[in-house]
Amino acid sequence: TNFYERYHSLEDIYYWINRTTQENLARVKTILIGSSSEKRPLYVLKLSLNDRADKKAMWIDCGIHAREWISPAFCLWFVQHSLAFYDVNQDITDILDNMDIYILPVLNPDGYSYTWTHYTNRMWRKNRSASMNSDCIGVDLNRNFDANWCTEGSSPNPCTEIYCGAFPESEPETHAVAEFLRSHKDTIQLYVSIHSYSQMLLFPYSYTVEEAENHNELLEIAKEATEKIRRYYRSNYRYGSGAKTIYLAPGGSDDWAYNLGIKYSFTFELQDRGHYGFLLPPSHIPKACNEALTGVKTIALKVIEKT
Ligand code: 0X9
Ligand code: ZN
Repeated sequence: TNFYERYHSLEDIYYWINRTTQENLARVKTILIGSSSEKRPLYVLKLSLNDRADKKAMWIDCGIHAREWISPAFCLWFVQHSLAFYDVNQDITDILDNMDIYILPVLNPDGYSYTWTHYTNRMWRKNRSASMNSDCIGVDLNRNFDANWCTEGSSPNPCTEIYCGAFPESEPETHAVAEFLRSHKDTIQLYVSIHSYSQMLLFPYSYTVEEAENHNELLEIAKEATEKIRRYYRSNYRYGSGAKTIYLAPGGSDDWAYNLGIKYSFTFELQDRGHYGFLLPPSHIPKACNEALTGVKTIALKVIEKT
């Protein structure tokens, strides 16, 4: 099987980042945006395939949650597709002609690496940082952003899976992402975060049941993206605001990016719907990634059309 149809260790992913950059010097740049609590580097790939002056940008992150292995696999898949099919596939060409793409393949490298060390650690979700007043390890990075931080749907207890951390952006991983987005908010129009599982396409808000200001527009875009996935791949994705579609969950990256001013902000939950759950077999990678790719492309084209 080819490289993109397998899961990869963090070391392999770092090697892939380096090789992809070296082999595409004119089109791919690696940006070091910070490091994890265990001091692993956080690399963002910038895809810029066309040097038009007025280009906007989109952001995609993968691997916030350690055990969701299909998520980093998607980021690699997306980069490969962009580089291989620019000037071949109409949709990816239109997107890259209008936008630069920032991709963070593994937002939580410490957690991801930990899930690769022993089968007993495979279900780890959080990062690996120590707490001041507890022996329990790890912060849920998708509860650590400054968006109604640590209210209902997250926990101040370090021993839970949804621990919000000591304060907003207490974790170097979330702080690095937030700093990068803050400094690029004038160009980034679209924020996408990739998780698994349960096949959903979510948008703000997740921290409140109130509707976002452009709720109807987000709903329309999500409807179109999930319809396309259904038509092409016969997979059903539910869609809607996070709080109404899954649960209240404050401190998430999507809500935070939205409030920063990135009015198109989405979280994908990839395959499956619970049969394998986080342990999605590698043979399912192509379909899972192609579905998400169709969804992301549909969203990006809509955003280009609107802005
Ligand atoms: O709970 C989460 O962080 C995400 N689901 S997961 O099963 N992958 O953990 C959903 C995130 C939705 N967005 C926000 N809660 N902001
Ligand atoms: Zn997740």
